[in-house]
Amino acid sequence: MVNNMSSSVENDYTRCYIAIGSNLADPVSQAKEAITALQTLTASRFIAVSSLYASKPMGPQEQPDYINAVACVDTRLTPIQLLDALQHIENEQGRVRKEHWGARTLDLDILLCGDEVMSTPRLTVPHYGMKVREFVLYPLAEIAPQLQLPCGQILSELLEECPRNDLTIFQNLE
Ligand code: PH2
Ligand code: MG
Ligand code: MG
Repeated sequence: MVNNMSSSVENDYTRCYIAIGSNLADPVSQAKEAITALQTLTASRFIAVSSLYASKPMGPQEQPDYINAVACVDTRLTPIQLLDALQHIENEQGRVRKEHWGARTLDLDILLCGDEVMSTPRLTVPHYGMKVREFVLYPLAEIAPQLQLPCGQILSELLEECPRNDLTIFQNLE
């Protein structure tokens, strides 16, 4: 089968996009530490990371602003194996699961795994909220401007519908 653009990659590697978010315990350092961990992810090749963005909290407002970014890896891990690896990184960086949409040291969310569409109690891919979150779509567009979602929607069209709100580029990592 011929896959659309770069969503799937040669010899068993799948192109995955991962959202990074932090708003506790020095979020910039948390994000950078997470990026370092993703660069050495098992059975994977690190492809790219966006700039770090500063964003206002979605959800409860009485929490600090976030640092957000999106990374791309090609991986031989299955989506659930990737989730396990990301939760391990979250835990290593002191993640404690408390309030829904509340403050956190590190959140690593799988956005896309190639053209995979799955919904299980542990994992839904594509990420259920990604199409409407400015702190996901703008960093994603920085590293994959031509991206098309498994449902056929193209990222550039989603961006047109997505106000930037208070999203700003905090730091370019190049
Ligand atoms: N993540 C949440 C809840 N709210 N707000 C911003 N700005 N960035 C996030 O990453 C974020 C959020 C739950 O995962
Ligand atoms: Mg999240
Ligand atoms: Mg999460």
